This record gives sequence, C-alpha cells and structure tokens, in this order.
Amino acid sequence: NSDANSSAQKSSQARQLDPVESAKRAAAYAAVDNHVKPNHVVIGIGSGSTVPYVVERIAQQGAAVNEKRWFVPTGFQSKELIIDAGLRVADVDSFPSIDVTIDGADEVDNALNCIKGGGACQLREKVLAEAANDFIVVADYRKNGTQLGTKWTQGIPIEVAPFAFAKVLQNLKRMGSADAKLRMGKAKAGPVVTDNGNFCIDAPFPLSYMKDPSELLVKIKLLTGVVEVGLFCNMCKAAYFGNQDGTITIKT
Ligand code: ABF
Repeated sequence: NSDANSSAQKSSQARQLDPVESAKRAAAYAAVDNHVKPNHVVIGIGSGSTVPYVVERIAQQGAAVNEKRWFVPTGFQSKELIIDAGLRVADVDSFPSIDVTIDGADEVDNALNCIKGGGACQLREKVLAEAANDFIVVADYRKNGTQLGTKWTQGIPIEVAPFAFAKVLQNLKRMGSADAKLRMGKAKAGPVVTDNGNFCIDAPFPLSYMKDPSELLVKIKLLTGVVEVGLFCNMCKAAYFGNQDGTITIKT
C-alpha cells in the first residue's frame, strides 16, 4: 500500500496539467480533504475524468487509514482505479450504507441538482449517491451552471432496457424532447451498452422544461422501460468546482 501511495504522489506531481485538469484536481483534493474523514470506512467512488484525482488524494491519506477501508465503485472504470491504487474494492450488496460518495457531474445548478450520465453510469452512480450519508460532487468550472441544460446541452442521459428503447424514444419525443437519440458507440457500430447491459438515450428538453428538474425526473422515470434517469435532484450535499484561476467554488 505504500506503493499505491507513492504512485499516487508521482502521478499527481510528475504530470504537467493543463488548466482544466488542474481545476479538476483542485476540486477533487479539496472535497477529499473536507469530506473523507479518518473514521470513514466505506467510500463510494464515482466515474469520469475528475474522479482519478479523488482516488489519488485518498491514497495520499496513507496506508494506515486506507487498509481499514472499503471502496465501492460506480462502474468498471472506477473499479480499475481503486484496484490500481492498491485499495480494497467492495460492492453495494455488502455495503448498502456508505459514509461518503464522491463523484463527477456533467452540470450542477444552484440548487445542487445535477445532470449525470455522460459516461452512461448513472444507474450505479445514483445507487451509490443514495446509499451515502454524504454525496459530494467534484468538477471543473465548465460544469458550474445556474439552470440545468444551459451548459450540458447534449440532453438528459436515460438508461433504458434494450427491448424498450424505441418505445421510450417515441414517448420522450411526445413529451417534448424532439431530438432524443439512442447513444451510439464511438465507431457508430452499435449502441453504447451500459455496465448493466442496457442502452442509453440522450434526451435534450427545451429550457422551460428544465426549470423544475424534479418534476421532469418523475415524468421520465415513469415511462415503461426506463431504468434510471441522469437527473440527480435533492441528493447532493456539496459541489466543488475548480476554477481557471486556481481557486475553488463550493456550493452547499
Ligand atoms: C460521471 O462522469 C458522470 O455522471 C458524468 O457524466 C461524468 C463527469 O465526468 P468528468 O469528471 O469527466 O467531467 O461522474
């Protein structure tokens, strides 16, 4: 575990970070310093490109505290991160209560509602956010919004059962998301398949629909075939944003 420690320190210091990466790292480090306490035993680790800095900072807390902990990932990527840092992986079956979960977001509004699921992990991310005493978001300045849908314009990520995707798409269009689309893989050879074997739809709604994200969340969630919606409402305790000038903005 001292190996994990020193490799985390090396990876943080050896690389020249561009301003966006520095912002991500600053947010992640501050969130860990403020919310991952020595007595925390079960920690949820989210997905995306900011979370590696979360794991890096936790590894820097040292082997003495980390060898008593369990780390629950939101998907394949975060599981690999945990393993690579020499930390112990667990799952939410064993730990349905988590001390703190730290995760990224695609956009956060002033009421701490979030759009998540740009990486198609929103189902597991929401389970881990809900299981946590404290759900903390870390991001760079580009994700810090006032109203959802202004910065993240690709639409609300919606995980759907593959069998039902065409019907859900039709219903989303009827609800007002004219450009709702099935998310395709990079090579466009087929749809993105989530860690749960489902598909993902991206549904952009007019801004007027996004004014009350909780109401929209309920409407989408009620469509038959929808597994989970990438709107996280009334879940987040604090959001940390790294800024371009090296400062951090904390919303609570
Ligand atoms: C996950 O990773 C997702 O919910 C969100 O789509 C994304 C944020 O990634 P990044 O940290 O790369 O901005 O948290």
